[in-house]
Amino acid sequence: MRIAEIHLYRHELPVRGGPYKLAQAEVRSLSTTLVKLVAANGLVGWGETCPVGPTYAEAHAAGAVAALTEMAPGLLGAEVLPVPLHRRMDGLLHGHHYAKAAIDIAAHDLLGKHLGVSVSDLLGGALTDRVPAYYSTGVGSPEDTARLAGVKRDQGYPRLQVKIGGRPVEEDIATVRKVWEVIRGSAMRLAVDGNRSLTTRDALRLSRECPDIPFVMEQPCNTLEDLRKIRSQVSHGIYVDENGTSLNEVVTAAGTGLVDGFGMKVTRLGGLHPMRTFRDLCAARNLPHTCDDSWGGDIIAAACTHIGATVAPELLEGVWLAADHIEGHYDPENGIRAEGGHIKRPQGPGLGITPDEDLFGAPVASF
Ligand code: 0XW
Ligand code: MG
Repeated sequence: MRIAEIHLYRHELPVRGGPYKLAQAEVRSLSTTLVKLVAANGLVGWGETCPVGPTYAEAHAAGAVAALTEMAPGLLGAEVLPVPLHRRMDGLLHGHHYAKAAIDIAAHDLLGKHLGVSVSDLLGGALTDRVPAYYSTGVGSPEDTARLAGVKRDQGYPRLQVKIGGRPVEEDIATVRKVWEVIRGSAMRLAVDGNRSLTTRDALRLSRECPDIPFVMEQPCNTLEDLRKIRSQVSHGIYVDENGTSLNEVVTAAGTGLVDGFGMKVTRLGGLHPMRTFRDLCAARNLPHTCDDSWGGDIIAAACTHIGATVAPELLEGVWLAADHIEGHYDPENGIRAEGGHIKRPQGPGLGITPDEDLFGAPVASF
């Protein structure tokens, strides 16, 4: 099955209930990029990539469209199979994983529909139909964050990620302590995410002033070198997120004992094909990880849920959905949502969702 047409769309996803605050950014609306692949046999597959603003990662919305536009003419006629497709994309453009991921996801959707199997089957097979989600607070005051933690605990989320950074570390420490007062004694696991913003000095303080709280520190500092510096001085587990920019970084971080787990984004690695390798590398090293993305609608959410369903349950930290922060769904019937802190694995061939194309308007480019 070969690619006959490629259509690119842009779509705005406003943040529900005000800005989502990260250490280095406050986002109000995210521009997502959608890819529709049409095969020569008429089947259609959908992909998506949505950076959470231009400062979270080395990715931005206009960059996704530009990279896809650069590659698209060279992808017409390509075989819809992950290995030759990635080789072809790498021969057309170096890097830009987050753009390639949209093609990769669309190809998995298309291939699943062609073979009559779900994307989780393509990825090796689901181990569950009920995938655990986790909730991520924005950076907030100790009181507001603790209140939200209580709500999410009561809704059944097995894990909470508290965002910190971009302010005095004393406030971060107070927030973590207040959240712990609320969730202590529940089964809810806790991650504290600095999104690269802490100095090693402040990361050490956070760990030393909370020795009694069993959180993992997710990407507290900016670089792998910073993490290496604090590694032997903290008693908390360290997870890499933003620094896991490719399988190469993952192998280095996991292979040198630098990390206890990962917050992993499907698009940052280049899509579901590399994500599958990542899953297996983590399994080989017994390292837990998330399966999520920086932002996006039902297409990204379905991709994350399918790969999440194939991860050994004891190693899956959870799947994060932007759906908690955005209005509506691309697929009004089978849109991906968390209920009781868990996500139902979409059924049916491919991604198992059918976006309402009218939402996206006219393509910004067609090939
Ligand atoms: C919580 N997330 C998955 C969503 C935000 O975009 C940031 C991200 C993270 O863990 O860094
Ligand atoms: Mg993170």
